[in-house]
Amino acid sequence: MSLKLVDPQIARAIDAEMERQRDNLVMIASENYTSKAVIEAQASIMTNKYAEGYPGKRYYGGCENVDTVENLAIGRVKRLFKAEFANVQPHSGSQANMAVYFSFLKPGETILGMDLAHGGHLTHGSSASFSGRLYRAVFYGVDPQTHRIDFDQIKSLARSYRPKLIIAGASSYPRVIDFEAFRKIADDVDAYLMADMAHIAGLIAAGLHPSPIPLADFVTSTTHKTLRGPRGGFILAKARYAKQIDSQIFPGIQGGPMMHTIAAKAVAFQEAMSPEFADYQRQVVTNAKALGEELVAQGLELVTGGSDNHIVLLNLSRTDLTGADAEDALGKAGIVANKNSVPFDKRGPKVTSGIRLGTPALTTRGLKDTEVKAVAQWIAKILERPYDMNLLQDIQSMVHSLCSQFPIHNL
Ligand code: DSN
Repeated sequence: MSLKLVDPQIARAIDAEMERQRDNLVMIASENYTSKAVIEAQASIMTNKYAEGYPGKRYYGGCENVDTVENLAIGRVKRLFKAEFANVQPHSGSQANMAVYFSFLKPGETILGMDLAHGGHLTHGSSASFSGRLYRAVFYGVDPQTHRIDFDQIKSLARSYRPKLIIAGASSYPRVIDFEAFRKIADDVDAYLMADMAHIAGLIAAGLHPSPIPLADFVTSTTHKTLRGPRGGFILAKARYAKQIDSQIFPGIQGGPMMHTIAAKAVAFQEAMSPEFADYQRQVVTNAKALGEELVAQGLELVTGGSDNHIVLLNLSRTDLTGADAEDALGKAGIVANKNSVPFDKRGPKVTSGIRLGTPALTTRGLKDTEVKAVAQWIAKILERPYDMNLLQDIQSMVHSLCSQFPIHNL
């Protein structure tokens, strides 16, 4: 029986979500629209299978087909990123990071990660996450003037605190991350280097951002951001770390792998090897530059003044408008983004002085720089008059009409 008949409430919520994704401009930097093929694999009967263990070494019978799937996913992601080893079972980026920490650190040992308020991630040592509760977390940040990662500070913190692990990676940093500089510092203090490339994995796959794979001991990622796969995570590493990481993912922290998701990851890795995917990533970057330039032309301030990747971070700290109110006003006009702390933010994380914008989902829809510039002008108008309901409604109709010109393939 169809979902509509079995469970009309859930079917209605899915339909409403479909409409929301179709009729709004998704500018959340960590979201994207997967292909039909990815959704087909994700929604497949692979979800019925238990497969604890790894290909050829399972704790259940009947694993011949899921072994094929997992071997394909591993082989493809290793080829895509030129990695020696891959584990594709992490259910999320958070669990990928947890598996690396649990494999190589003892509770109480020191990690050095980017401050969440400067663009880092909860799992890089925040006290709100397991990473800050189990380890002694020390944080680096950005330079107060340029808002770019401050490598002198990282070097000096590394020498003072002698971390066992240094984490390179961010969730709201609009510039290139210099993994070579991180490697030098890690070598200087004899620390492991982990790169969390979740946000920029698609750009790295397409050769548009320097790769951490030859430099870092471990590289963690999600599959659903710029990489445009299903929601999930994976770990890449030097071959010498394979055994520890595998046994930490299972049985260390996870049970049976989600084979439907691994099938969808395999599809996404294959798609990411195509020339069309590289063209898409180039457009993501072009669109972010166009977005940033037009926002600046409209008188808005950006963290670091611009963007090298898929993120544009609006700095509202010199205005009366908070990130929370800006997010709300943009949402009313059909532009979905998230409030975000900016470096040295005086407002708390529930209010913030920033808005994080991203171009991955808009670019999947087919928007090019011309349309993105129009969107930037709408954003500027909304932020100038965030409580003018007539303006918000006018812009919302223009957003709807733009969305209908750039339909999503499967919505
Ligand atoms: N929640 C993700 C993001 O939006 O960047 C990070 O995990």
